[in-house]
Amino acid sequence: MKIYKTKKTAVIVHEGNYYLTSESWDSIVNRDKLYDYLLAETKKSTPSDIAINLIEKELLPPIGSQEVWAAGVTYFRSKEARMDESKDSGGASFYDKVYDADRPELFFKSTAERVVGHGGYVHIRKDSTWNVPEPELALFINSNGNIEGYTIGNDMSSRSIEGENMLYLPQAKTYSRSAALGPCLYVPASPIPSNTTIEMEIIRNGKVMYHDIVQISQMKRKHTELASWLFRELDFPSGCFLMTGTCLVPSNDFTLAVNDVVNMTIDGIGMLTNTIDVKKPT
Ligand code: DO4
Ligand code: MG
Repeated sequence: MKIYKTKKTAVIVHEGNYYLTSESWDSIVNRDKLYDYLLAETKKSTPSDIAINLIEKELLPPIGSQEVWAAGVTYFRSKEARMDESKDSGGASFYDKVYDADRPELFFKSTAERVVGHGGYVHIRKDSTWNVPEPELALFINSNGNIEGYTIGNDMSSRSIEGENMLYLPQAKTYSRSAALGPCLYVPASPIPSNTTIEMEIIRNGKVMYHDIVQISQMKRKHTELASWLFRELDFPSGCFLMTGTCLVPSNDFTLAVNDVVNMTIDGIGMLTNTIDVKKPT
């Protein structure tokens, strides 16, 4: 079961049929047993052809008023990359420690207004020299702390700023259009399987500059573990999104360029495509 947010309404897609909905995004998604609710909605409505057009022409990121949070250093590859980029600034051992610690690295990523959807432009900072996209499985966690759905997250990151000093992490990670989500909220009947793959390709002038694929089974931590740490001392009245970390890191000589196209694919969810833009200095 998938649910797409469009300018006019949310659209449920189930078994090849499209259903229009009338409630607001937040009130549709923020509930326990979301799959059962959406299934019941499809049973009582008639499939609609207009809905297909809405998804093609008026798609928005699958987010209402939720905040976007992110987990870091949840895969061995991410730990290695951060240790390497921060070795001169003395930050390397902190990544090593957090990888093995009980408490995960969790950081605030984006407000909903700053999030880009499928087909949109994500930014690289003008004051950054080393930039990468990070393809991540993003959890939708409802206000009761239950994982009810999944989407694809692009955790755009400045490796030069992050590597210069760990205390610059918020600037490396959080800026306008540094987060993309989409194309839909995927709501399966049971939790996403561990053999689910995350794939990323980066295309420059029609040429594939990077391509790799990984299974989420390589992640060190459980999704429920990350969700419960996030909800320890924070309330999310409409739920929230939590990106679960990256395992796909291009080699150190790669940095994004304007007009690069980034395709991220996760089994069951689909593909999130973004183009790189630069925010003009003000
Ligand atoms: O600590 C830096 C951020 C790590 C991160 O974003 C990731 O592992 O995905
Ligand atoms: Mg990340």
